[in-house]
Amino acid sequence: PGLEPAAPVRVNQTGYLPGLPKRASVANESTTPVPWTLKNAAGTAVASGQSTPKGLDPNSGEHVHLVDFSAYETVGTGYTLTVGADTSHPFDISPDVLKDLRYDSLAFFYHQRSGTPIEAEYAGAEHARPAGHLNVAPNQGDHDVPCLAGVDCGYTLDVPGGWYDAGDHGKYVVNGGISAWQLLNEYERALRVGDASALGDGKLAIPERGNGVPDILDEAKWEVDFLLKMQVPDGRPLAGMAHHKIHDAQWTGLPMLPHLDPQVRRLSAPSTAATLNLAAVAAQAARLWKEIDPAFSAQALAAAEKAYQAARANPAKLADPNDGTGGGAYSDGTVTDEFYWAAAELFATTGGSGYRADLTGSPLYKGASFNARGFDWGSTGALGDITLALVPTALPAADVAAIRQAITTTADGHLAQMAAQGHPAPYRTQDGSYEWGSNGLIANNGVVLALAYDFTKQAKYREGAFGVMDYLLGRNPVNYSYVSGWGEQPVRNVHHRHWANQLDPSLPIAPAGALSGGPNSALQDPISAGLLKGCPAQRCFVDHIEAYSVNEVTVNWNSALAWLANWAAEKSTV
Ligand code: 9MR
Repeated sequence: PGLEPAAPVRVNQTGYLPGLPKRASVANESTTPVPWTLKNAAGTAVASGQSTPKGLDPNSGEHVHLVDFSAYETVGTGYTLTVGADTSHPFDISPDVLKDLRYDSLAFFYHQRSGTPIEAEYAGAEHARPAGHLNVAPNQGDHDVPCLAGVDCGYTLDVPGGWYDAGDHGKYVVNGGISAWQLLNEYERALRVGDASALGDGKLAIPERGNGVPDILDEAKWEVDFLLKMQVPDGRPLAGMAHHKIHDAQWTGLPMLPHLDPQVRRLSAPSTAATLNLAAVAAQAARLWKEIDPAFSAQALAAAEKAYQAARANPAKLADPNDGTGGGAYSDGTVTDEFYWAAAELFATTGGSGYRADLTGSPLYKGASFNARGFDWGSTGALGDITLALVPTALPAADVAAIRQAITTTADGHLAQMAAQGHPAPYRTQDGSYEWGSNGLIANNGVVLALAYDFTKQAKYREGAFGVMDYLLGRNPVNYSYVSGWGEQPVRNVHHRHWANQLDPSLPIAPAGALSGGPNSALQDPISAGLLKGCPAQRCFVDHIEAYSVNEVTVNWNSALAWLANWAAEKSTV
């Protein structure tokens, strides 16, 4: 694998839905239209036409043609698209093609749980494994964890549980927090403007199923409980702040199952960003568990308010950008957005006037966070706006309308970009490069398109959001489905210490539903740097387990996929 061109006819390998656009991208040097034929599983031509040449596409470095077979609506499996001499992977046409992706993408979080055995009953025999990081040898565990040398906090903390971030065994507050937030927001959006019935109890294969609480809340609580443990205890310096992260003192190699990790675990210093992240998520949790579990709701709200006050008292404790040994740095030099998000969540939950003043006085108020790049762990203002656009508060109706308008205006920009692209994917950086986790940003921009549809019911936004699924599931220049287990040619070798089949055949590949980080122009690992030098942005990808800067998985990308997949399942018919 390297930079040689992928097979030229690129489709959503899972399939297309009746009543929605059905489009493929084709690499073909011809400057004039090329004939195409859609064949059914028996090989019979059922539709045909001419492609539209779109010229040289900078994202792929190829001459790309568009094929549009939207008019063909017959439900079936095993369709193929032939363009000139080339044929696509087979795909379906059905309103059900994306139905189960919402559950597979949520299952990812159970697999990532720390501090508990992953049981065959829920995860399947090949993905089952013992509990990790419970101070059982060779683990040094997540109980009694001291601070990093130099931080010297003077105490140890018990911080078991939560989700492992990614292919590594770190647990980081800033991106773990946004991931929990996004699962909770997936549920809250369904409650407010969608259909929460598919997200009830008994829908996921997790130990808590059947407890009367929606499984998505149970899964998110696994992380929220961990986040609360990361808060500095009363009576200590910086009480109420949250430690930025906990991870191994040194990087481990691959493969490495969590229970076999022999590294010492260390807490990093408390940071303002982590503290506000905790404040935001705990405030949101307080709202969602208010009736389900009043005691937990009260505990979460108290932690959120304490965190917010601590962050106000310590507004510039930035995480050390050089603290990247044994775990990711996740440093963030700007916390205006985290302050805004936390104030928004606390205001939505409490209606408090102080939170309202902080929120409305922020330069980010009313949607200024939305942009062409999108949002992620370092850029969280949009999360506050999404909450304010969904949850009724005492804010003036005109202000809420302005937030919703910022979402639809941003969505319009995404649609305009997609219309001009060879392989449409909403995401623009200033220099046209793709960055680490581009698929996560693209999925979150799909969330923006989906919300624009929720707020306006204009068909173009629904079509755009499904177009994001097309890109992630195979209509891209590398011809991969970036979601494991989904499509004819899905990623198999994502960077993960357990799903390391490429290195040890006795280990599994990723379970279905894990989203690879995707193309990254900066090629920040030796494998991709060696194989992909000079790649056009959307081709900076290789399905290699050691290519961590292009092919890792992480909770915050999967939360974006899960949100969008749930929305797509709900909007598969309208
Ligand atoms: O997702 C993170 C991305 O935004 C950063 O550019 C990158 C480099 O700092 O780190 C990514 O996060 C990784 C983290 O540092 C360690 N665990 C795996 C994460 C996903 O690759």
